[in-house]
Amino acid sequence: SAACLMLSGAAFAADGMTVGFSQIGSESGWRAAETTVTQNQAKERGIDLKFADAQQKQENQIKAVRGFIAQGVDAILIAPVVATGWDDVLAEAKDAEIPVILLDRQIDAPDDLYLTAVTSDQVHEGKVAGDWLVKDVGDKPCKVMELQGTTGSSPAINRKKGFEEAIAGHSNITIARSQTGDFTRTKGKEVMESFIKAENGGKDICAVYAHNDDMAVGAIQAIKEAGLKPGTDIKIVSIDAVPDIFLAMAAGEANATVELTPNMAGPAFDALAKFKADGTLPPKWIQTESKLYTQADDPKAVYESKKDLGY
Ligand code: GYE
Repeated sequence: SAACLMLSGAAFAADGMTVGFSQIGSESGWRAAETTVTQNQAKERGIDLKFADAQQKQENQIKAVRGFIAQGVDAILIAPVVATGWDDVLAEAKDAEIPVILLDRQIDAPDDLYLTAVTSDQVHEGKVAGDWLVKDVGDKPCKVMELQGTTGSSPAINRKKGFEEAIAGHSNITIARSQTGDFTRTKGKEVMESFIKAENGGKDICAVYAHNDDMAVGAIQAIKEAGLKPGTDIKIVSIDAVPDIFLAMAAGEANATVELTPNMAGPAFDALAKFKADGTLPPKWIQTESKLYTQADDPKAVYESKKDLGY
C-alpha cells in the first residue's frame, strides 16, 4: 500500500545513519521511557544510536555533543537539561554540518542553530492542569503547593507560567509555596514533607501542583505518612501520565494528569530522514499533544494500556 511504501521509504533514508543522543539522565519514569522508546525507534529504522547519559549536568551534555561532532555522526539528538547556554556548542555542530534535533525541552537560542524541536506545549500543559483545578475547586479558598521541575529547564519555567495563567483571576486560589523537586520522587517527597510541616501538619493545604508525576507520587507518599488522604484531603494534579500515576488515580490518591508522549524520537527520526533524503526542512517546532486524564477516565484500564509502552 501507499502507506507501507512511504514508511519503508522513510526507514530506508534513515537506514545506516549514526545518530548521537545526549540524554539528560533518568530522573523520572517518563525520562526512562523516552530513552527506551528512542532506542527502539532507532533499532526499527536501522539507525546506529550512540547514547550518552549526562547525569543531569549540562557540562556533560556539551562534552557528549562535542564527542559526537568529533566522531562525525550524521545527526545529534539533545534533550537539553536547561534552556540557556547552548549557543556555542550548537554553532560548532552547525559548522560541522551536523543537524541537531532537540527532544522534549526547548532552549533559548537562535532557531537556525537546530533543525527542529520535538516537544509538547509546556505552557499549555500548565494551563490544562490549572484549568482542571479551577473547575474542581469552584469558589472555595485553595492554598496550592507547587513542586517545580529542574530549575532553569523549559518545562519548569513554562509549566509554572501556564498554571499561573489558569488561576489568574481566581483570587480564591493561591500558590502559597513553590520549590523545586528536580523532577524526582525523592525530592518531591522531601519538599512536600517540609511544606506539610509549614502548613499546620498539612491541614491548611488544599492542592498539590507537581510539574511531573514522579514528584506527585513522592508528595502522595509524604501526605499519607502525615496521616492525610491524598486525592481527597489534598487534591493532586500533575503532568506526564506515567503508568504509576494511573495506579494512584485508580486508588483515589491522585486526581488529574496531563499526558506527554515518551515517543519524541519517532517524529524526530521522520523529520531527519526527510531532511537527509531531499533537504526538506521540518517546521522549527514539532508539537506533541497534551491530553487531560482524570479519575473518570478508567485509570486502571489506562494503566494496563500504558505499562508496556517503554515504561
Ligand atoms: O515531564 C519530566 C522529565 O522534559 C518535558 O522531564 C520533560 C520532563 C518530563 O523528567 O518527567
